[in-house]
Amino acid sequence: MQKSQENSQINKNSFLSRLTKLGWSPFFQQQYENSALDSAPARVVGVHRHVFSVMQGDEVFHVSLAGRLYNQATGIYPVVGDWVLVNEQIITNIFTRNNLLSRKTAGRRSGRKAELHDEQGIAANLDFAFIVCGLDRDYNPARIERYLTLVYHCGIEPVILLSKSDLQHPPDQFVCEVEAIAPGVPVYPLSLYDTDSVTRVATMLYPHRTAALIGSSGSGKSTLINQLAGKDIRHTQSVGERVGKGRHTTTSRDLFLLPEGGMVIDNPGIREIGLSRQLTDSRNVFPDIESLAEQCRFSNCTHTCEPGCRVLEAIATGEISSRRLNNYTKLNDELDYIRERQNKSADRVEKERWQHISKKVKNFKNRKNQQWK
Ligand SMILES: Nc1nc2c(ncn2[C@@H]2O[C@H](COP(=O)(O)OP(=O)(O)OP(=O)(O)O)[C@@H](O)[C@H]2O)c(=O)[nH]1
Ligand SMILES: [Mg+2]
Ligand SMILES: [Zn+2]
Repeated sequence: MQKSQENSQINKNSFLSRLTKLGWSPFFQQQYENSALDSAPARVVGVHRHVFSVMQGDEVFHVSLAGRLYNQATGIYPVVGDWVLVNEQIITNIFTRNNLLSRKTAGRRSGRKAELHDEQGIAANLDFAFIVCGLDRDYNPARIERYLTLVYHCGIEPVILLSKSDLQHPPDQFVCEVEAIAPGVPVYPLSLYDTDSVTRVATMLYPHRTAALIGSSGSGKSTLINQLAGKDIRHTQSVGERVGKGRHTTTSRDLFLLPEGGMVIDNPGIREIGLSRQLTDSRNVFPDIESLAEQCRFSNCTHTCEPGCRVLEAIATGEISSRRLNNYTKLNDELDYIRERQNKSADRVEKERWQHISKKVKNFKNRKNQQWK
């Protein structure tokens, strides 16, 4: 090999190894080879309004987004975890994503504009989503089921971390309960005081996998980041200290490179798990009920009172719990509502919903009045 060829090979190898450390894969390499090579790939590690922090190797740069990308009606905007091309401090391209963890934003349910913009990207190109749920007041299996639905829908592998496991001796009963609602999903207890439990998480990320932490405020996401990093890089706060209006300690999304390898994205606590509009089924979260339902006598069985209902039979024999069926029904009601909204205008559905509620209230009042007569 000639000297110059040798040098360029060495450069290429060191360039690739720097990117691989950040999760670069053949999927992105292929896109890169088809692109303008005067720009360099980088991974988005922070988004602060219109300034993006990107990482290339060990260095972090602050860059802005090309105006042309702002104007794209596609709604594609870089999120933490994205791979982008940077040229002279400007993001010129966003690589096609492997996956995107996203949710419906809270509070805006009607209006045409909201329809276009109510999908919020949380993080991109993930190997795992760690659902963090504290074994304190935070513990809520129904909420875990909702997180699971969100994560599965985005095509991402979930892992459930039951944090603050030191508050329950032993936490086994909780682990079993969550395993029962999340068949096939790894469920691990986690505690700040149990180094092995933290090491297990670090091992999952080794050597260059990426995970995003999601869970309610105060569940211990930032505490885990500090444990993994081996130093306090994230501010944490006890639930009792959260006074005033800012209930969330973490307010930004950031990606951290771990000392042993692997990356983890800290997120602010999610107050409302908005399920996405494209979401269509609950098969991944309730495979047991779904497969029983296929054996019901009627294909449109609601599993409430029908004869030949295999699901009710399973409840009678204790094969599944009625609580689980209850959560399944609730989730499906919500998915029906989402699907309905897709077909009708959001305003009309909302109006009908309120008509339905006011009718219920009226009936209730009438009944109350009759009782007093
Ligand atoms: N006992 C116990 N407390 C913990 C553990 N992990 C976290 N905590 C406490 O839980 C509180 C909240 O932790 P954070 O890490 O700030 O929670 P967070 O999920 O980042 O919260 P937001 O940033 O608001 O979303 C802190 O007081 C932590 O000390 C644990 O393993 N055991
Ligand atoms: Mg936090
Ligand atoms: Zn049935």
